[in-house]
Amino acid sequence: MQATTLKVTGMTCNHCVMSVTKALKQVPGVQSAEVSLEKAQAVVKGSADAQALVKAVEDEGYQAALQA
Ligand SMILES: [Cu+2]
Repeated sequence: MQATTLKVTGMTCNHCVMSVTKALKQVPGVQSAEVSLEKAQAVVKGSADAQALVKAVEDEGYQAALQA
């Protein structure tokens, strides 16, 4: 399974983590999303389009960038 790592900035608390997690899980093709406040990143597994993941985070009010 493909894993995509996103750098997510703008999260300040666990509520933010929950919001980002929920947004990512709603993207078609996502099997799991693990969001870390400490690392400011999200690891998403599944077949979702990477740009759709970035957009989902941004629509939620945070900033996201693809990480190699
Ligand atoms: Cu918060």
